[in-house]
Formats: sequence, structure tokens, C-alpha cells
Amino acid sequence: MVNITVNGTAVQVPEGTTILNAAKAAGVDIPHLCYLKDLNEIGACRVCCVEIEGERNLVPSCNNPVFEGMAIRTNTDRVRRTRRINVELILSQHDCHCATCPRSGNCHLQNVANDLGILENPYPSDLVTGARAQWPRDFPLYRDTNKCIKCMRCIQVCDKIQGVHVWDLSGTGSRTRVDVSGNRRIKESDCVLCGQCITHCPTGALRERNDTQRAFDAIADPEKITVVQIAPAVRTAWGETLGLTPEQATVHRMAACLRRLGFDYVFDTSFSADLTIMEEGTEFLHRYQAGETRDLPMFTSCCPGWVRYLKSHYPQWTDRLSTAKSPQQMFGAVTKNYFAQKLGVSPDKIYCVSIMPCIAKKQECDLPTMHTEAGKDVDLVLTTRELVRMIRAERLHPEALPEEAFDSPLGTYTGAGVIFGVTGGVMEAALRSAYYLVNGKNPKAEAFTAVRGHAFAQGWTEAEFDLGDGAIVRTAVVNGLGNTHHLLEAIAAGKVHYDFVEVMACPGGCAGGGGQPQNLDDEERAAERGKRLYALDQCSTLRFSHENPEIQTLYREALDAPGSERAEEWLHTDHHG
Ligand code: HC0
Ligand code: SF4
Repeated sequence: MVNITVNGTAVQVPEGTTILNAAKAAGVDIPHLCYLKDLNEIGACRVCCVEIEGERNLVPSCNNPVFEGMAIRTNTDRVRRTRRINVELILSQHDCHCATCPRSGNCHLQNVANDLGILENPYPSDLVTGARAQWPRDFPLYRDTNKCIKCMRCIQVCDKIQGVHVWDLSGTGSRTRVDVSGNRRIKESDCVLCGQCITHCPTGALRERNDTQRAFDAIADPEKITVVQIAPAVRTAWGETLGLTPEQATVHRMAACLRRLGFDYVFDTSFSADLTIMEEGTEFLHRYQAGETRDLPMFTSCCPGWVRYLKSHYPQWTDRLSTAKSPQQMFGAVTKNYFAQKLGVSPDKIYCVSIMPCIAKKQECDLPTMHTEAGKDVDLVLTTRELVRMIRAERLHPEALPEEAFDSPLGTYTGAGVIFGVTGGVMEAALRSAYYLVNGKNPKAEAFTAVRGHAFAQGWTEAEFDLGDGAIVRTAVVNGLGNTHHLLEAIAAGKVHYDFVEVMACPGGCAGGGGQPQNLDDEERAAERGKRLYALDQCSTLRFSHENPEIQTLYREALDAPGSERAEEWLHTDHHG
């Protein structure tokens, strides 16, 4: 242990602790902008600088460890002035139109500037002219150079966690800025649209394309029947920036909000997650039993960030992707083909909206392969953050609303469908039903918990199961594309052998998705949100996708059996398209 003082208070901390964390242990909060634990400890913003007794220069506290006898001052006049000047200089290169910024009220820079009482800036504004106009408006990820504070968090998360290297520094000196790496345009880059750069951005420099007005327009159109689906992971996070407790922020209260917003029918993507299991589980068993090694391992296909990554980095393995569409797309296809018929309306009257924790889903729904004869499966995708903005725009108070049930017949789901939103969930749900298909009876619902992954851990989870009948299935579950790269390289080198692999691009799976709320405390919440999904599964009466009564009715009335001609037409796709 090391003995130090912080503003005169003695404290003992473990060796190697940074000044920032040591101060925290002494109850002193040092402001910072660029620092992100374990990811970005580069002292770029210089807002966290402190004075050390005996040292001539101030030092950044985020990347300097304490030493025995260190006397730290975080609140001297010199510290206060320097911190203020550093923030003023950042503000001089920042577009400070907070009223039109999606991060207003939830922005690290705004907070720090307000806390320091900066009411005017002595430094002249120095913004990049025309920066906004250069960014493509139709791309699902939007970047505003003039909101960027060059903290480099986006670069670090894209490099260290995702290994995709989309962002880099360009220019020199005061003209240094963050841009797409290698002088490329964003559309030419191999950005997979995971959105991790957005959730780790401290300001409004990165955000999703704003599609909320398109949703309001559809709701207002008397010719349209609006059908909305809620993804599994959204329920774990939508209340965070609305100040709701987890007990208040239930999925049924979200259903009530969506009805107050004016959507005609409200459903749960967990229903079509169950449907995905029927199709993907059956497909896996066919591939596995056929023993065609060129088709194995079979990769899950429900994460469009991952599908984009595979197609750009390992195109030779595209055929190993399951042909099953993602639950989002299956839901749209069933809505336009089956639900429209139930309502007795033409599919083109239906406008299908998804609430997703994801940016890549905005692009997935626009793929030319994601439609049937009834038209585009899904018309519009909104992120969790956009849903929150709509709730705020309509001045709804979710806590005062009653919990409301989903509509029928696409509103019933099992616990297996709910855990899709957490890393390992798709695999666990698939194994539960695959076991049933092989043995004609259910396993214990908890039989496959060994596949559960961990957010922000390095590597992947592997497990082997005897599904019965001599079927030993080797599985791997991975989250984060940096980990995925290592897994794929190990498979390519013949170091590991699997039959079925689940990949989710975001750390922790969709619970940590790029469309989820951004929180000012910078805590990674994916693991905590994932636990909530497992708890929901545990208290569900139905825990096996094949036991979902509405799925059974759907097969009876329209699809016949998994993999049938109609199921192929509605629910599967060609990833080469
Ligand atoms: Fe996911 Fe999904 S679980 S990708 O993570 O499979 O976005 O939550 O909706 O489609 O169900 C996201 C979340 C989904 C889909 C489902 C899958
Ligand atoms: Fe989207 Fe989920 Fe994939 Fe992230 S893990 S890119 S949120 S589907």
C-alpha cells in the first residue's frame, strides 16, 4: 500500500493506483473528459490535471500513478485556472449549440463547463467550415466534426475492443482532428455500424441518424397501420436516462408508452427470436447431421454488425452463416405476410417499426435481401435513444402509466427469446430446442448455462454438449469483434474446432449495443443489463422456444414446418445478395 494525502486528507491506496482513482478513494472527484477506465488513459484533455507538492508542472491524474508520500492538491488556484483554460480552449473548437444537440443534458463537456462556471469564452471560436455538409446524411452513423473534442475514445474503442480501426487522427497541431482512417470516406470504410464509438463518445460528436420524425410521420398518416416491435435488450436500458428505476422501466410500461405515442400494434421481438430458434436450430441440426465440414461451424446470423464484419473480413466463410434472417427481419416478414392477412388488409398498408439497441439494424432493414413479396420486412428502425427522445418529445411520464400487455397473435414469447439480448443467449436458446428436436423431450432449462459469455472479457467461451443420440456438439460464444477476430484466426489455423458459433459484435451482446443510452458515469452496463435478461428468463413460465403457443399456431396456420418452402421464402435469406 502507498500512503498519500489528497487535499490534506491522508489515505492509503494500493501501489499502481492512478491519482484520479486515489482521489476518488479519498472522496474527491476530479473532473475529466477523455479518460475511460482501461481503454483511454492518455491524458489528452488535460482537464484532470492536479498539483503535486514539489513538482514544477501540473500532471494529468488519469495516467499518473501515486508514489509514497505524494501530496496531491486538486483544488488550488493554479489547478482551477489551468483546468478552466483547458476547457475554454476545447470549447473554442466546439460547436456550442447545446439546444440542438442530442447530448444536451447528458454531455460530459457541458457538465464540466457548467461545473467550472464558464459563462463566456475569451478564446475566439475556431470551427471547421463546411464539416457538417461533408458527412453523408443517409448513413446510419452520423459524425459532427465540430462537436468532437479529440478525446480519442472512439479511436480506442474501435481499435482495442472491436479491432476494426475505422477512426484515426488526421492533420497536425491545432488542425489535428479525428477522421475516418486512411483518408477514406465513411462509406468506403469497413465500419460495421456496431455504434460502440457512439456509446463511448463524451459529447454529441457521434450519434445515429435521427429517424424519429419518420416515425411520427408514419403514426400521423391515416393510411398507415403502424406495427412496432421491441427488441429484447431495449427493456434492460430504456429507463436509464429517463430516471426510471428498473422496477418502473418494465417492457409492459414501454408497451404503454408506445401506444401513447400512437402506434397501432405493439409486439415483442422475443416472439420472432423464438421463431428464429425454430428455423436456425433445425438448420443447424441438418448441417450437423449431414456432416459437411465445409458448412461448419455454422455461424449465427442475427447480428448485422457481425454479418457485415464477416462479409468484409472473411468473405470466404459467408456460406457458414445461418441463412435464417434475424428476429427483427423475421418479425417484419411475418407481420407483412401473416398479420396483414389476419387484419384483412393489404401488406402495403402496414408500416413496420423496430425499437432496437443497435445502429446496424438501421442498415439491415434496408438490405435488398430483406424483403418478401409483401414488400420490405421492416420499414424503420429506431434506437433505444431515439425511443427515449420520442417519449420526451411527447412529454410522457412512463412511471405514471399502467403496465400494458402486448397485442396478439405476435406478442407471446418465451424466456429463451428474451435472452437473445445477451451474449450467449442465442446459443443457449438454440441448444434448448435442438435437444428437444433430437430427443423428443425437454432438457432442464438450465442445462446449457456454460455457454454464457462475459462482456469486455478477452477471448471466447467454449462448451461441449451431448445432445443425445451420440450428438456431441462443440460450441463457441464470442462478443466484441476484437475477440471475434482471434476466434476466427484460431478456426482458420485449425487450432480449434467447433460446430456452432454465436457471434455478437457488441461487448456483452445487444445489452451493450451501440443504440443503448449513454450514461454520464461511464460505467459499462452491458453485464448488469444482461443479468436482468437472465432473471426475466428464469421467472418465465415458458422457457423453450418450441413451446411458444403463438409460434405453434403460426406453423399450423401458415408455415407448416421449420425449413418449409414458405418458411424459406419468408424467413431465410441469401447473404450473398
Ligand atoms: Fe438484438 Fe436480436 S437480440 S440482434 O441483439 O438475434 O438489436 O436486443 O433484437 O433481430 O431478438 C439487437 C437485441 C435483437 C434481432 C433479437 C437477435
Ligand atoms: Fe447490433 Fe446487437 Fe450486433 Fe451490437 S451485438 S451490432 S447491438 S445486433
